[in-house]
Amino acid sequence: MTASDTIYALSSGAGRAAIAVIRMSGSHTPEVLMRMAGRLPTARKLSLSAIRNDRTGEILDKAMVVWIPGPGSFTGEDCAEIHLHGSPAVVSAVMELLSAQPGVRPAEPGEFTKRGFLNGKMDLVEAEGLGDLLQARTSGQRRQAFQQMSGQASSRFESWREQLMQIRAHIEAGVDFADEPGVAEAAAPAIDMSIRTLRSQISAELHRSAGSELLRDGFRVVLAGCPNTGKSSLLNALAGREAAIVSDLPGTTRDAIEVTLELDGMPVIVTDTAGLRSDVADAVEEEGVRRSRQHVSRADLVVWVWSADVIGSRSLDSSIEQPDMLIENKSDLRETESGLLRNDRDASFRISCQTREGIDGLLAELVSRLRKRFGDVESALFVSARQKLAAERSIRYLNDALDVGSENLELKAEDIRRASEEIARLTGRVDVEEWLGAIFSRFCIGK
Ligand SMILES: Nc1nc2c(ncn2[C@@H]2O[C@H](COP(=O)(O)OP(=O)(O)O)[C@@H](O)[C@H]2O)c(=O)[nH]1
Ligand SMILES: [Mg+2]
Repeated sequence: MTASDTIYALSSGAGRAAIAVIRMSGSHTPEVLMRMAGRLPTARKLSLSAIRNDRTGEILDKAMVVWIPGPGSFTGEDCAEIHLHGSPAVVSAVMELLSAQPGVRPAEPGEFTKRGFLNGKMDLVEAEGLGDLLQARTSGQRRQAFQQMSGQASSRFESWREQLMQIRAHIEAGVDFADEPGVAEAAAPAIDMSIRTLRSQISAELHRSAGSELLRDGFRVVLAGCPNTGKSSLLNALAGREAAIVSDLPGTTRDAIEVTLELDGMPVIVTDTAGLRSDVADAVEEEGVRRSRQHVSRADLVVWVWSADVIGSRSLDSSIEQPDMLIENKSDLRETESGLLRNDRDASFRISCQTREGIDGLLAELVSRLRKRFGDVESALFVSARQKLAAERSIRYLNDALDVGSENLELKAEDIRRASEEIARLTGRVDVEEWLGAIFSRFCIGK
C-alpha cells in the first residue's frame, strides 16, 4: 500500500438513500473514469454519465460524475466523485467494479484527509477540526470545530511562531555582537519583554480553553440516589422518552444507562445509575452499586435524588460528600410547593416526574450551570489534549528562556527555538508522525 495507490470509498452514509457518493483519489483516477463513464468529463462540472462495467458492457447506473484534477482538489491528487442512485445494490456493483481496476483499492479511515494533509492542502489543526466537525452532534461542537477547520486557529498559531522567530533573530543578532561590551545587555530588556508578552498570550488562551474537552466529550451528569426514588423516571423526563425501565420494584436498574442530550448547544451525558443501598438483593445488584459509585466519582455534576416515600433516602450515600444538586422527587405526593428551593449550599429542587412539575425549572438551572462551566469554550483556541500539551511545553521553554541571563544568549536562543518548535508542532509543521495515526483513524472511511 503506497501513497500512489488510487483509493476509493463510499463517502456518503451506508444504507438506502436517494444518492450515494463514491469518491476516488489518486493517479489512476482519469483512466478509471474513462473506462467507467466512457469519457473524461469537463473538469469541476457535474455531468450525467452512464456507468458501465468495462468488461461486460452492462450499464450499472446513470450517475452524476465530477472530475477534479489535482492539485486543486481536497487531497491534492486527481479526484473524482460519482453520485449514484443510493441503493445498496448499485453501490456494491460500482464498488466491485472499482476494486477490479488495477492500482485501485478501498481507502482506509481518514485516508483522503491524510493525503490532503501530506500534500499540504491543510494543516493538522484544520484536519483535526474537520474530524471534530464530522463528529459534531451539537451546535456548540459545530462552532468550535469550524473555527479549527477554517484555519482561524492555525493563523493564530502561525503568528506566534513568526513572533518567536523574530525574537530568536533578535537574540542571535546579540550573539554576533557578543564581543562588543554592552550591546547584548542593552537589547535584553526588550527581548524579555516580548517573550513575556507572548507567554501571557499563550497562557491566557490555555486558560480560556480549560473546558474545551467538555464540549468535545460531553458534560457528565450522574443521577444517584436510593432505590425507588425516581432516578430512572427523571432520566426519562429529561430525555423526553422512555430510555430507562421504571418500576416500583427496588433494584430494577442494574446497570447504568446513558442518554446524551443537547442543552443550549452543549452536549450533556445523563447517567441513570442503580440505586445505592447496602442490603443488595444479589451479586448483580451489588455490581450495579459498585458501578454507580464509579460513575459518581467520574461525574462533572452529581445529582442526589430522594423522595419522601422512600424512608431515609435523603441521607447521602457514603461515596458522596456533597452533591451538586439535591432533588426531591414525587412532589405530587406531598402538599408542598414545587420548584427551586433557593438554598445556596446545595440548590435543592422539588419536582415530580409524574406531573412534570418543576422539570422545566430544573432544566433551566442545568443550562445556567453548564453555561458557567463551559464559559465561552465554543471559541476556545486549544481544543485537544495534543494541542494543550504543545502549548504547555512552549510556555515551559519560554520560562526557561526568561531564566537565562543576557550573558548566555546562545542558551536563550535555543529555548526560543524549542518553544517555536512546539508551536510548529501544533499545525504539523514539524515531526508529528506519532499523532497522525491517532488523528486520522478517528475519521470514517471515505473522508
Ligand atoms: N407519585 C409519583 N411516583 C413516581 C414519581 N417518579 C417516579 N415515581 C414512581 O416511583 C417508582 C420508582 O421509580 P423509578 O424511576 O424506577 O425509580 P429508581 O429506582 O430511582 O430508578 C415507580 O413506581 C415510579 O412510577 C413521581 O414524581 N411521583
Ligand atoms: Mg432505576
